[in-house]
Amino acid sequence: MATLKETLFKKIQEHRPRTTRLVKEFGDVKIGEVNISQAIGGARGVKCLVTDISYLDPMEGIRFRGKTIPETFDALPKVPGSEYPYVEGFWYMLMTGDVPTMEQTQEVVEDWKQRARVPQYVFDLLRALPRDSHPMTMFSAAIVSMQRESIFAQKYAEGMSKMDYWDPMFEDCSNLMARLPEIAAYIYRMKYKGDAPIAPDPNLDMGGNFAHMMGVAKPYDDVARMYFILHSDHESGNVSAHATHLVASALSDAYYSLSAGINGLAGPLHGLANQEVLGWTQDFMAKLGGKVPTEDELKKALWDTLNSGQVIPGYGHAVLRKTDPRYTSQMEFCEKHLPDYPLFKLVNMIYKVAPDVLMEHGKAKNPWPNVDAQSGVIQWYYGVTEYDFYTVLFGVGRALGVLANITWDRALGYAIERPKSVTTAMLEEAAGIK
Ligand code: CMX
Repeated sequence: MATLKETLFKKIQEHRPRTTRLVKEFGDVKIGEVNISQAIGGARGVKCLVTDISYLDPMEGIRFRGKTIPETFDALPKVPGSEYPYVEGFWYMLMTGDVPTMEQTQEVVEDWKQRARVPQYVFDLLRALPRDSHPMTMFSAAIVSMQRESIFAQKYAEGMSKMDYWDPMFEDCSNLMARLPEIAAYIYRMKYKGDAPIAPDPNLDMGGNFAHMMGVAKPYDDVARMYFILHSDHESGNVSAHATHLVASALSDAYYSLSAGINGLAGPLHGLANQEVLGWTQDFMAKLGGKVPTEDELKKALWDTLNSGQVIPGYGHAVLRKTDPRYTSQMEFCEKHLPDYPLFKLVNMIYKVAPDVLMEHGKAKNPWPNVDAQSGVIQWYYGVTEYDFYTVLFGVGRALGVLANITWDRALGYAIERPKSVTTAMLEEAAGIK
């Protein structure tokens, strides 16, 4: 049986002529235009990135390697006794585009176990940081601190052919994926659970081991598997994916690149929104003295937030124009496992009320919930109530997508990113007002 790395190399060799041909023979073909509002407005909708790992349709939502979320969960080999698939098998699928067999999945499970040792200095570094540092600061610092382990940086310094870049990049990305769960769980246990880290269990798969190191009982292993897969990738233009890709385009290694992506994920308009959703919902419940709100009370609270110039966290999206299927997938999990949980009921009530409020408010192009509106509830239910930590969970998942992407970036020789800027006066001239 071919290993993941051997299969990946075969796929890379098959793919390279497609990219080369497009650039050489069809490089002048236009795929879009850029107008002034896009230049000022965060390049929204400008098509200038390429990825085959995932594609986000505004109406349908995400597809990983062509598969919807339910198709992905159905297709991949499941951990015995669990409802959700191996994260390792999902990594295989993101990397190669193929659904792995159980045997191919197990090869990755074993490979990650060999790579999983977190250097002691990472724990020393985490312990040296002020304990009240945000867990995302800790996570990002831990990742960049391991840059000295980079095989890519070492091989580059020795002098390596461009055609070989993907190989050490794959090595670095695999090493990172194997180590991130322990780093994340260590931060959690050190910061919130009486500084009592739990050693990894080498007999478990990634999701199972993560739940074990978090100290949370079943079915939290399935929560972890579901969460990491759902949060893995959302094509290339979102802040964490784009930041990772941008930094890697300078041939910075995976440690520098992922740390940059994680820093972007830490922003409240991006990954931090899941912690903000829980904060908003809990504050609202506290104000009501814990009683279940009426729809009118909820409506008023949403308007109060909007009228004070703040956003409704967990709602809206730059690309999506309907309910995020990642939200729906988590909602289905809740309906099965925690249907009567008051916080879940409140989140459902927000889903009923908020879109109309946002539509009446008239600003958000998408009044529907995104992934972050639902994910915190599940964590809270299983006892992970420290919502500062939620974006770290998002980060472990997001690493799967962005690291698969930068491996392919190097395989296909994508160029250093360097879009062009203009001045305000140039825009005024283009608009004919100067
Ligand atoms: N509540 C209130 N106003 C909102 C809103 C929301 N949930 N979503 C968008 N708007 C506002 C915008 O702030 C913007 O206002 P201004 O014109 O005053 O600047 C206007 O509606 C138009 O914005 P848009 O084109 O619909 O949305 P953007 O592409 O600019 O931004 C996003 C997308 C996600 C940043 C935005 O919807 C938002 O801030 N949502 C709340 C935060 C959130 O849930 N983020 C998580 C997204 C998923 C993720 O990355 O994890």
